[in-house]
Amino acid sequence: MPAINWYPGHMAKTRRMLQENLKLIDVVVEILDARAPLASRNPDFDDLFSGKARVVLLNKSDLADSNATKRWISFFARRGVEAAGVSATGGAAKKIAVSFVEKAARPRVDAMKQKGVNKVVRCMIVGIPNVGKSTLINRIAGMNRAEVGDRPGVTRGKQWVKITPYLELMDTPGMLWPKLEDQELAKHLAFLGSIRDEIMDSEELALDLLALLQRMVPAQLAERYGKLSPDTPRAELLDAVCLSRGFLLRGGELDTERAARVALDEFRAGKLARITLELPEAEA
Ligand SMILES: Nc1nc2c(ncn2[C@@H]2O[C@H](COP(=O)(O)OP(=O)(O)OP(=O)(O)O)[C@@H](O)[C@H]2O)c(=O)[nH]1
Ligand SMILES: [Mg+2]
Repeated sequence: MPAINWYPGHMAKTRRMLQENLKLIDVVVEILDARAPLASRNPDFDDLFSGKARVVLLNKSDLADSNATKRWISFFARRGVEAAGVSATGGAAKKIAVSFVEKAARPRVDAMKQKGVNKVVRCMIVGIPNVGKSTLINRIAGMNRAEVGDRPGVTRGKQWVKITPYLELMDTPGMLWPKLEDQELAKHLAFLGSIRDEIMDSEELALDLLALLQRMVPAQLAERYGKLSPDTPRAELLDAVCLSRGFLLRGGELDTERAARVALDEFRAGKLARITLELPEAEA
């Protein structure tokens, strides 16, 4: 597959916008995808947000392996970063997110209180495309304030959402970084749907995904796509999906394009298994 490298102009614009708004911000909440915390971490953010109070939320943890999520949380803790697993589409996310933000903002809030001021906490929600930033904001607001969608690039500009008189959240467009140096990690982002499918060959991408799942969760894969076995060669994986689902074109040809789309969609929706694609490196 050709190298995945996608950094449209509007992302450079987003970076400038984040930078310009930083002076207003008390806490930066970085949303990662719990299924790929390494790939979904923007290496640029350390620079961009240095000196700010920061917390990490591993979102979509309902789709990730819960043991792996625990390991990631301690990985971040060892690096002095407070992290928690959440599911923005589920009930508990609001409580967890708000308590993390309050804790991170407490030193500034207390300092202002000493001066007799009730500080409004302003919090920026950042992350790569499609990790659930806007969904989390809606969950915290208790209503649909921000637009969400099951594709990357839904949020186009900043949007402030007032939660209480003392808490305001800023939604931001998803941001990738200029160079996806590690192609293995870039592929994980593509599997998750954080890179626009239009710029990739979806059949190649789906073959890569199916081959990976064949190694990671052979039994679940075979159960979902009956004609696919742990020994199916890579080149025949999409054919096996077609045969399992009866995806045939007129004339009896296999509709591998449809199989590719279905395999990617079903993985992204968590229909195969709870899978985490990356684990923290072995502890020293
Ligand atoms: N299963 C599951 N799906 C989620 C979760 N959070 C968000 N989603 C889904 O993920 C998709 C993307 O959500 P958005 O909130 O639009 O993501 P975003 O980070 O704002 O994306 P951009 O604005 O494009 O950068 C939507 O289809 C959501 O329903 C979660 O915790 N679990
Ligand atoms: Mg959004």
